Amino acid sequence: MKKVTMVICMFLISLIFAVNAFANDLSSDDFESYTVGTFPSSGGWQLLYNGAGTPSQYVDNTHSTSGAKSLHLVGSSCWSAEAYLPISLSSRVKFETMVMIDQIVSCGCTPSVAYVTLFDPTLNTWGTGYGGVDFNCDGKVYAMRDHYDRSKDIFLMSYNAVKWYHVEVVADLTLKTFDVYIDGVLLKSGLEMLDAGSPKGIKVVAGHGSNPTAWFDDVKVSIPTSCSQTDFDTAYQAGRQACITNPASCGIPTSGGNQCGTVTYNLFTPTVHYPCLNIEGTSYWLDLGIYSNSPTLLLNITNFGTN
Ligand SMILES: [Ca+2]
Repeated sequence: MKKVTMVICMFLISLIFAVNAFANDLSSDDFESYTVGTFPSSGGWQLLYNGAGTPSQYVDNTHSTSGAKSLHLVGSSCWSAEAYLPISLSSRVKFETMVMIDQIVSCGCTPSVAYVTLFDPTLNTWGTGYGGVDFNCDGKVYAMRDHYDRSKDIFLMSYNAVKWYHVEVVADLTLKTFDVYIDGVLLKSGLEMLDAGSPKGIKVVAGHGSNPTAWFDDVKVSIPTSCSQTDFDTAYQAGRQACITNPASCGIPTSGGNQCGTVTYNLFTPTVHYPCLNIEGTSYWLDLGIYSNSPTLLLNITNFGTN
């Protein structure tokens, strides 16, 4: 049995999908370079809508996650405070920010207390967002698949006021999908961006309700340095199909060496069946089941015996 285990381990190693990636920051702002009390226009930020009033939207030094400063926005019952930064985005893009909400206020014209999103301000009357993450007046965080249709939102988690959260969206703007991480935990992957068009930058927002107030810090956009969950899933499905079509293509020997007989793959179980595996003079049969598909294809022995 020990030898069989060693053979299987070698198969597992041969089935690992290697992934190479590279890093490239597109934009990063910790708000430390601005004068407290001013809007960060000098960094390219645009105040699209002024919420509770332009004087309420400024770089603040009462809360921060880096240095001493962050961006402070205050919305209102039906008029949000929206800070937009145009960026030349790549087809695969990672958008991350720290966000803290002062209190979970009563709902306004929309349930959004604060949200972050990739954004095109020119599409539709109020612009169009892609891959948004929305902190709502019900105390929960949602992924926004459709910018204006809250019935399409996907629940992510509950949140607390006066607590910083790290929000990260990894988007594929070609496939129109996105993954959402909060505090480094992948909560949803492969979510659809349901709106037509594509973003031209990023936007952070204090939304609607009883003067919803939010701070944002360490806003960063980059080309992802690692593959997303969707990338892994797509690669796995492609690799799995290749194994079904030709087991030898993914390192499963079908003849020669210790093999005898024809290795088969049952698509429905799914199980790889070895009818005859000669190990030190003993002929075994064994079945391998797939029990994990991400990020590595892993097989375990589901059944075996001697011929
Ligand atoms: Ca800062």
